[in-house]
Amino acid sequence: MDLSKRKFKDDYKKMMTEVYSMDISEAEPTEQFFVLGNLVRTYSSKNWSHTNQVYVENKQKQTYYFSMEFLLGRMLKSNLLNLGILNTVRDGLYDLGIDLETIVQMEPDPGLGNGGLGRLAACFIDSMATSEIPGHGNGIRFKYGLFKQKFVNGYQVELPENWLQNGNVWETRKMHAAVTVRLYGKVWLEKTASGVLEPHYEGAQKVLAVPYDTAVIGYKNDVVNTLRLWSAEVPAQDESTDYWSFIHQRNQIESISEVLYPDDSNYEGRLLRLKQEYFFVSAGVQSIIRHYKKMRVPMLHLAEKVAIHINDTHPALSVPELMRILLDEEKMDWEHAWNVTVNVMSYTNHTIMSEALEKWPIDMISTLLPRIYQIICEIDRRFTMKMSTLFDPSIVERTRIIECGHVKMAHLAIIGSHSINGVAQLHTTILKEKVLHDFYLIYPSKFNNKTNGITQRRWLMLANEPLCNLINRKIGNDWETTPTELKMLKAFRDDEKTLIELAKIKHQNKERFAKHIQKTMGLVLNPDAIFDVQIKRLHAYKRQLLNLLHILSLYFQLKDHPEADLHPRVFIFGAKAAPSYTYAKQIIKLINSVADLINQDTTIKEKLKIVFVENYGVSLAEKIIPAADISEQISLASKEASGTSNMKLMLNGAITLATLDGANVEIRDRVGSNNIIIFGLREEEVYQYYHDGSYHSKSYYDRNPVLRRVLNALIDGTIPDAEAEGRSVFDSLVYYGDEYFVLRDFDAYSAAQKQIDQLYRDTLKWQRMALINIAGAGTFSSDYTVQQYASQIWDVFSRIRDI
Ligand code: H2P
Repeated sequence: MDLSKRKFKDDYKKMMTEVYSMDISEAEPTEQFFVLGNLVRTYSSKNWSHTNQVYVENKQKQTYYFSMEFLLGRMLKSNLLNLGILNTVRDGLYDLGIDLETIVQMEPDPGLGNGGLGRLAACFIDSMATSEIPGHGNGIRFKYGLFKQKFVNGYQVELPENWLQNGNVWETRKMHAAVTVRLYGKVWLEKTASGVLEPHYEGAQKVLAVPYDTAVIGYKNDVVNTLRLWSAEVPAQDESTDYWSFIHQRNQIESISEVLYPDDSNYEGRLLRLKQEYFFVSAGVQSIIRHYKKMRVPMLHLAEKVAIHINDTHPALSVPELMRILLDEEKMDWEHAWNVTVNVMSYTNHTIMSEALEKWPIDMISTLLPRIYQIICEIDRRFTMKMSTLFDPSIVERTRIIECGHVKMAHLAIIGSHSINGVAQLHTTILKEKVLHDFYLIYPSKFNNKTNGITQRRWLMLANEPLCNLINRKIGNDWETTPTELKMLKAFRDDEKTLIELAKIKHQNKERFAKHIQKTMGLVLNPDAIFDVQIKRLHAYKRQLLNLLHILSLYFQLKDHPEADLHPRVFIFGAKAAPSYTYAKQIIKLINSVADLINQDTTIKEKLKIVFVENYGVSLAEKIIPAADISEQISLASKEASGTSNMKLMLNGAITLATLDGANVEIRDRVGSNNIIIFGLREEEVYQYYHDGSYHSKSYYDRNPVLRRVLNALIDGTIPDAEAEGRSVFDSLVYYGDEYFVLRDFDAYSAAQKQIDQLYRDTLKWQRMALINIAGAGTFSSDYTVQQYASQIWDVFSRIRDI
């Protein structure tokens, strides 16, 4: 948008008076933030309503991205950037005596996600608006989101994150668009006079789903899409409701949109999750149908105008919910309704970990969602009947939806969708050949790959302005909208001046991060050290433990030889563990205890430091990533579906230290083997071990003295105050099979780390590698990813650019 500095300053002052009736000089940073947020909203509001109007007028096909998580991060700067007014606003505020960076920090960072899955959804909605794809998010407005992580004596403690405490400047409550979601009760079918079966409901609990809409602003293109998040409320009561039953009902209902991932280690927690899943799916589908009806196109043509994307299995109930509406409310017959539903739906699988492939007990689902359960049974019945005539009975048994008293959500999503995609080439191959092989035999043409992506706007233009400026000086700024243009940087691979400039920027970013750590944790970091970063959800398969064991081996090396020629290292961790995942929490405690041991040991001459940041999330990632030298992507090959921190880190010039897993394979293909450090078992070797059962972790402990010493340190009291955790981890690795082959890959990993130690000493060589990584990162822009979804899955118009 066009905005002069003078106009902005006038608008800002006016808004300050309107909102707070005071002068700018009296305002606190929180108020300054709130006023700026309001102003940004007014700047985007015209385009928002215009975009919606155009969509309806043109009867344009719309995509709805259904996701339990949207890990948005702070939105102020991102909105300013996308409106094209970031610098004007920064300068204008400066004139008014306000520092933009200070007020940016006043915005809460909404924790409406857990890790890569939720952040991917956030990148996608940003990229859809930027790519002019009519695509919107649909999820839950969690009052608390994911927990806030604190370390108490090294242990993870979960606290509520009250991100809405001071209101949310970006959202608009749309009471007129509220819908009713029905839970529990009884349903029976009765024949009408015309012979159609009609459902009758009795005693259902009604939940009012109220949408809160947030503008999703495209990058300098006047497009504004919508993120719709639903809140659960009590519907208007009739006069007869007594006070106490109202309070009870209110608590029950409001808990639906309270926390992301309630503890699922007990029945109540699991039931609440199922309620949440149906709640946002039902509200979303109902509101889509309501909107569709405005276009006055017959229901049979729904798939020509609407695409619904099932992000992971959580929204899989959208299949039976759409069926319910088409059958019960629109009076369509089964065949037509099914045809429409399958053409509307598409599904992304994000993991092969079996714990994430959700299953719901039949009694739970049939009690909570009686009509939906009937429909699922009928889908299952028709599927098994049809497939029995075509395939081996064992295949049908393994693929059906209802099995052993459970409803399998992934099966429901696959059977009910026209497209199933994995999130990196290797992952999709594993789905086709192994994990979902039976389905692949049944529906080969439904399977496809869409490698994940990240938005270069948040992860480079906003997070790393100095690097962004350098790139613009070297190659211009076409890459901002055509990210593959970053490849032009390769022309500077032998230009010493550019490489030195790159090194300087990295150093400055490291200094900035070190300052932040000193302020928040009181730890002093040496910016000349190698900053070695592993930031992701804590999970055994991601192998934070491998990293930790190696750190211990370096520590012992230095204890034995304090003068050992090791380049100083700072190991940076950021990770949350699911509250009921005991093993992951033990690993957190162990890392913290090792950090205490190493950080306080003066005999190793500051050569090693460990930083485990508390409450890792988007805002911290934005600080850590630009300062990273090494990107740790060390999952057991075959287990990480894609990874996206690998893409963010390469874009910021970190060198990837990786197994050939997920998108690491494609990163290697992009930058070449000389510009990435690969180690460890390959996927086919892992499967070979599974096949022949020949992995015996204890033999690595017995044979390898370095490893033995490190492992013994877990149980011999070397690590302070972590006996129980050390014992549990030791036993899991040495005696209980080492599920993720940590000991098997230890030597290879240590050798790769040694190689890094050497490589880093040659600054020019290192920076050349960094440059080639930045130059190759454009392909991994989520702009391209969503354009592929749009053309190949959703069949919606998009401005496709060539890769
Ligand atoms: C998951 C996968 C990642 C993938 C991401 C997005 C579930 O994220 O494990 O490999 O990149 O989805 O597709 P995460 O582990 O970060 O929660």
